Amino acid sequence: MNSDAATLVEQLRQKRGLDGVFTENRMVHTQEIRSAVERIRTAMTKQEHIGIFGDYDCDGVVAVSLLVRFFHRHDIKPYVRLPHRVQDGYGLHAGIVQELKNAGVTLLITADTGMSSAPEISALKTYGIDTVVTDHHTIPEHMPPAVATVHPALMTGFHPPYPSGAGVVYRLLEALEEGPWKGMETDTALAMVGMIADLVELKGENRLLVQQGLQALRHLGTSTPLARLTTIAGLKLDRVTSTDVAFRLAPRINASGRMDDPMIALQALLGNEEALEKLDVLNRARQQETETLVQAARESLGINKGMTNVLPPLIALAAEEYPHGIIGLIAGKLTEETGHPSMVATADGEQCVASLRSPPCYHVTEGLTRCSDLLEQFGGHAQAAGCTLKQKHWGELCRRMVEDVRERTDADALQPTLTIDAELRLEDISLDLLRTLARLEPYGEGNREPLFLLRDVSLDLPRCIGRERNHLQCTITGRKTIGFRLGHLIPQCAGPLDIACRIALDEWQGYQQPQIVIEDMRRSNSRFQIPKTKETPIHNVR
Ligand SMILES: [Mn+2]
Repeated sequence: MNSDAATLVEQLRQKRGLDGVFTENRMVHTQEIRSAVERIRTAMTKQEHIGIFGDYDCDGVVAVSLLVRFFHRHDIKPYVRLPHRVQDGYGLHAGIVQELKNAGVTLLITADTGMSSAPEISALKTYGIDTVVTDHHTIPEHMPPAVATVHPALMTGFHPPYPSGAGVVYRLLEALEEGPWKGMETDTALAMVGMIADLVELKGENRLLVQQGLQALRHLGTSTPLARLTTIAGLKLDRVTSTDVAFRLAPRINASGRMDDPMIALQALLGNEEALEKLDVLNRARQQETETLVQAARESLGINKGMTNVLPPLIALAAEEYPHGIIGLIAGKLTEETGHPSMVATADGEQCVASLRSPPCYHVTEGLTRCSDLLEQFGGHAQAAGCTLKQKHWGELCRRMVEDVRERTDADALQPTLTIDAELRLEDISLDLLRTLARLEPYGEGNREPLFLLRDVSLDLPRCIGRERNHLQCTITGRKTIGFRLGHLIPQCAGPLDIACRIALDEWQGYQQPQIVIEDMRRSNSRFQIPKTKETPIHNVR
C-alpha cells in the first residue's frame, strides 16, 4: 500500500466528516413513524381506499414508487396522483382534494411533499380524509393537520444531514415491514436514486443508505425496471457509480416531469417497458432542448466570446418559449459556466415563473426573501430557488436582485472556481492510488470526487478527438491524459502548465491503467503559491 496515498485519503475522510459515529435507522423507532405505521395498518386491515400523492421530480417519483410497491406487495391497489408541473404546479391544490374525495380515498399518504399544504390537508380532514405526511422540505409556520408527520427535522435525536423524500419513505417502509422483505434490494436502490437526485449530503446515515443502494443496484436482476433503465442509459449495471446515478439515471427520471407527465417515470419504475422507452425519448428531447436554449443564452450574453467580464452580478433571462421544466437546468448551466448567480424565467400570461441558481458565495433564497414584496410564492435552498410573480414585477425583481448580489458578494468571487483537494506528483499516480481513493466513494453532495493539482507539467502530443473533435487527448510523461471539451485549448497549451485534474481508471482490452482527466489548466507560475485549505481558482489558459 502506498502510504502517501493512504494518508491523503485518510485526511480527506476526516476533513469531509465521512467517519462520523452514528447509529442506523434512528428514525424507525420514533413516535411519528409509529403513528404513521398505526394509521396505515388500520387502513390496510379495514380495506380503506388509500391515496398516494407525491412530487413530480425524481426524488418524489421514486418515493411514490416505494409506497406503491409496498401496497402492491400486500395486494392493495392505491389511488396514485402525481402533479403535472404546468397543469397542477407544486403540491396539493383544491382540485386534487376534490379528486381524492371523489375517488373515495379515506387515507392519503404524501411522499416528498405535504409540509406546505396545510390548507389542503385541512380541507381533506373536513371530508373525513386522514393524511400521513412524509416529507423533508422546510418546516412551515403552519403545520399541516396530519394524523402523522414523518419529517426528519421533527424527530427527536435525529440530526442533519437529513435524507431526501425517498429516504424518508424508505425508513417508513422499514417500520411497516418489520424485517427484510421481498424486493428490498430494489427498494434500497430506488431510495438511493432519490437521495442522489435531491443532492442530500452523503454523510452519516445518508452515506450508508446510498452505499447500500448502489450495492443493491449493481446486483439487481437484469430484467428489473431499474436495471433496464441503467442499461438503456448505456451504463454497466455491475459497476454503476453515484456519479452515473446523478448524471445519467436521475435526469432520465426527472425528464418525465420536466417534458411531460411524471406518471411516465412512475410507470417505468414499476415495470412498464413502453414507459421505459418513452423516458429515453423524453430524456433526449430534454437534453437537446436544454442545449439549444443554453447555447442561445450564451450567445445573447456574449459568454462564448470570452466576454464574461461584462456580465452583471446576477444573470437574468426571461422568455415565453422557455419550457417550465427546463428553466432550472438553464440557470444551473449558466451559473456553472460563469460563476454568477442566475435567474431564468418563463412567462405564462400575466404570471411569471422563475428558477434561480447561485454559487456558494451567495444565498439565493435569502436574496428572494428581501424581495418578497414582489413575489407571490418563493422557496428553496442556499444555491437553488424558485419563485412566481406577476410579469409586471419582473423588471423590478431583476433590478433589486442584481443590486442585492452586488452588495453582498465580492466581484472576485463571481467567477467559476475549482477547489483543489491536494497536490499530486506524477509518480503518485498509480493503480494503487486509485484503489485507495475508492475508499472515499460514493461521491456526491458534501463529498465531491477529489480534484488534484499537478504543477509544472507539459502535454505531449496533444490532439483533438471525439465525434465533434472537441476533446483533448495527450500524454503527460507517458501517462494517458484526456480533457473533455478542452480541445480548443490545444493552440495555447505549449510550455509548463499547472493542471487541475481527476484520476480515473482507463480500461482497454482488459488492460487497466490510471488516466489523468484534465478539468482545467493554467500556465505555471512558480511565484504563485497555492494555499492549502482555501479555494484556488484555476482558469483556462489565457
Ligand atoms: Mn425531495
